[in-house]
Amino acid sequence: MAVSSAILSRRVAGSSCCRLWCGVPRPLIHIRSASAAEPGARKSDEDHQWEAAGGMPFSRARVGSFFQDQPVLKNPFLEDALLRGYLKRHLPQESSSQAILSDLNAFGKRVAKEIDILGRECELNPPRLVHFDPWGRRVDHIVTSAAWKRLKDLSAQEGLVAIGYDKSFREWSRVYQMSKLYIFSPSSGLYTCPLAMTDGAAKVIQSVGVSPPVEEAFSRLTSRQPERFWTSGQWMTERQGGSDVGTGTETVAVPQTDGSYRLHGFKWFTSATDADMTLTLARVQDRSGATTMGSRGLSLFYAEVSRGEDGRLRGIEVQRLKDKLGTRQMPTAELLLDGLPAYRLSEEGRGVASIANMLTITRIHNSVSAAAAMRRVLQLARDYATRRTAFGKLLKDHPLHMQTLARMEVETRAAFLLVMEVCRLLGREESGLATQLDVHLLRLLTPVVKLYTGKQAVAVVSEGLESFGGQGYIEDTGLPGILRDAQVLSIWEGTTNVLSLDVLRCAARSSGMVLHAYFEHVKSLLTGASGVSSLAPAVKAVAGALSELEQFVQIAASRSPSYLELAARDLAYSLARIYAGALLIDHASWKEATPQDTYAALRWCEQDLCLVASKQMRGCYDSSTSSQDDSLVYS
Ligand code: UCC
Repeated sequence: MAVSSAILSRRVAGSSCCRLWCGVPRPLIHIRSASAAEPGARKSDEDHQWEAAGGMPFSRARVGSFFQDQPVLKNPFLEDALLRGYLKRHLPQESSSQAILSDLNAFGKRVAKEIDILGRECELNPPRLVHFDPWGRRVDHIVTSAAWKRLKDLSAQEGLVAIGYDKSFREWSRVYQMSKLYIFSPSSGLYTCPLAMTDGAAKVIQSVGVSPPVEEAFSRLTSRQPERFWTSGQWMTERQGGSDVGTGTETVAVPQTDGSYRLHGFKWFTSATDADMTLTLARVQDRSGATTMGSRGLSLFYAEVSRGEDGRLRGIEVQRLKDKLGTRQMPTAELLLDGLPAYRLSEEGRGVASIANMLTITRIHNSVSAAAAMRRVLQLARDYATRRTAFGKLLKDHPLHMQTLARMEVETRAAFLLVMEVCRLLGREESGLATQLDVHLLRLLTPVVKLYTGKQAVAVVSEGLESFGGQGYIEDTGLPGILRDAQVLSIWEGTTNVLSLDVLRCAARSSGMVLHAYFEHVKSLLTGASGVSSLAPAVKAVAGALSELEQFVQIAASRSPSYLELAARDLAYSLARIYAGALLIDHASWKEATPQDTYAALRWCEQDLCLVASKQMRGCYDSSTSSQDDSLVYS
């Protein structure tokens, strides 16, 4: 044994045959492990076989002793300098802020040590649907893993919804809640999805009034007690699709003599279908059975998911579970509503406007998850770069590799600051502190941030996987799942294009006030940083882009709707990039900012911040474009 080790050691020390094997000098990847060669150790059968094979590495008896160290998840709160810096800067200097920071630290530790394993278990044991019991009775049981159930209890205990409604943190409740969700999300086994809808339902109930029949539901949705905690669904998507809700909703609500309703319809895409209740849309039938078509015919309903004495779901049949690209951890089902008992929460015909509160919340959750996915892949990639050697040195010592990670870091910082800005505004609105400007900004930024971070997440996570080489493509590393799950972020809760059009609509409906608020706020952020010379190139870039954007808006106001529609996506991206630039600058102008904060702001502002102006100059939205696009696509 000792002899064989010596032979191997010489072979590596000489390194000539290493060169033969690989073309470049290699680290000690083919050496048998030191522990196996300890003097005096008894030879195993494997050792005998190995010697009989002439001590060749990769003989039948030996596969070599090198194993790549895997990336290690550390406390995501402690690992995130920007998150900690942001909270230090913005939270007031008082004891409740200290309590927030220590809770986030303790939770981060729990995520790394306990919760991440549960999330992984949810991926490995996806939900399944049992239609019938062994005796043939229809039961429609969605069987979920123990880990999924545990995550529900844990979500209640940790207050992942409750914190948002806890008045003791005043305007900072939402920043605190979303910071916690940001730490939780990539390890949550997608439990963030039911939490998003639960939060959205609580918000809707709050907006329509916390009174019977939804008083009890509100207290359960916002409970910290696992045995009381409920989750909610959000059943909006029907067979005709989930974007054009006004046209696609076929579900009818039949009035009952006691003032309640029975719902009949087919919900095509219901996420986290093991929920305890749901909010959904339907058309109220009049006495003749007629309904009003379009959005104006939709009302908002509350329904509990319960079972009758026969064990069957009341008024619901689960047709099947969806077979999805990602988010496989959670059940997504097609539901036939066949007389589901329900209560109307909105005025008749005000369904879309009433559920919009839920959409605001779920879109913010979506953005939190997007920023969190980027941060997680980056956290793992940078850890891996300290363990993985290629071409004779660690990945972290390869400048090109570090440039790639640094670019991901800039994207992630921008996404994080955009997300936190929306959370800050939401907190101000809910605590009654919001100015009219804040309210306008929140309305505009919610779709902008959701659509932009959703796209960024897919790009950054994909790049992140590549930074692990082939291992990033191997299922049981857990890495591909991050990409699969990121892909949904730009789809559900409004696709990129639907949200881009929402931006146009809210600008038009507010007579441009949302854009006015935007311009005012970006200018005030830039003014705050005007004295910091190191940031001057970034300030100049954002100020220039902002003025281009103002010119675009002025010109566009007189253009046709089709011109605006073609510009909608680029406009939304420009709004996101300029705003993120201003936030990065603002953060870097803080007196405790680091040189890295400045560097990130400068790097971000090197890109085309106002692409809608650049493309307008190239005629990209002119009337001939649409027909040329058509012929290009179908040629
Ligand atoms: O359900 C889904 C998956 C659930 C999973 C959730 C997980 C989240 C997890 C995240 C973390 C992991 S996916 C399906 C979701 N569906 C959507 O998001 C719908 C997408 N489509 C839209 O957003 C459309 O823009 C519609 C449906 C809102 C368009 O409908 P309408 O009827 O054409 O809407 P209008 O006419 O524009 O607006 C009707 C009213 C207006 O109010 P009034 O009547 O007072 O003027 C609008 O101002 O609704 C108001 N409104 C809004 N208010 C419309 N959109 C908004 C909004 N975003 N914010 C505030």
